[in-house]
Amino acid sequence: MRLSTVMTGMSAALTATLAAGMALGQQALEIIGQPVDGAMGFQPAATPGARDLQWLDHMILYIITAIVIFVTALLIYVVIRYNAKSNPTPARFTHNSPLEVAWTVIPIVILVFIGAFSLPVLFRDQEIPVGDVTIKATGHQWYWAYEYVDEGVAFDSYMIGSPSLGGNNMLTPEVEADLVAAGYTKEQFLLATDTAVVVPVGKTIVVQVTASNVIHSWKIPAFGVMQDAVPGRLAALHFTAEKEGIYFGQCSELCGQMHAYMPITVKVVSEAAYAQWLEGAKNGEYQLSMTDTPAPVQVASSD
Ligand SMILES: [Cu+2]
Repeated sequence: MRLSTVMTGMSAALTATLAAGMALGQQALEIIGQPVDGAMGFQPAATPGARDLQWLDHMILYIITAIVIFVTALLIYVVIRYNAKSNPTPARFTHNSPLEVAWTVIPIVILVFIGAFSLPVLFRDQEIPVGDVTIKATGHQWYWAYEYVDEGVAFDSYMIGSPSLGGNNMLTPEVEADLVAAGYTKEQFLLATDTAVVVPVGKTIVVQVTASNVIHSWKIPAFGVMQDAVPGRLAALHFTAEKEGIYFGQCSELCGQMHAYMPITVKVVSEAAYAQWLEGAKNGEYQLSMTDTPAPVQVASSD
């Protein structure tokens, strides 16, 4: 890597990330949570919550597939067996009590069965535990700002290639160089941010989610979490990442012109690496806090 070339193409924010990356001991974190070309289905589940959600999705998919096949077969049978030609004298009865009881009770049983599995997952998702690490995520137009509320650490997180870092939301050679300098490739363009959220593996992370201007949404597919960020409200989500690595998400509530350009990067690291990173951040080693000029509050249509 020709550092001089890279350095000139980098903003101060990216320098901060690089420094933060170095604090993580330059360990190569595997990129796990990202979309993959040609893939179908979910990203690999990296939390118990995501695993439960995916299991539930598959289980319900079996049930609804069986129902669709059953109803389709029934329709085809009726069309063939009871059309005017093959059944010239139709039956004239209007009620059939056993049948009516059956088509009421069977759906109830199916719904209760689904509810018995889905409600515990929903409740666990909605009951916010006391976190080992609490992070406040604030959606702005168009970037996320983070505060480690118990640690006095705060920073903004911009997409690499965003106008705030001197880009124009396009994958230029300079942006590619910035991505490489931050440890990514051009495949992570639109996903990688200059400053990642760093969390320890295996710990309960609580993210308080809010917004400064319009509604955004904080989402990490591999963690199975998504929470609308509503101005004036403080919502929360929680996750426990089981595997070290880099995970990506994006703002998932249409929030204006640059909605597509405010991704989320989470690095799950060992406890020791997290402690080291936090120590450096507290000591101001990385220039993490860049909240010097808050974005002006504006409505989504003003641009
Ligand atoms: Cu947004």
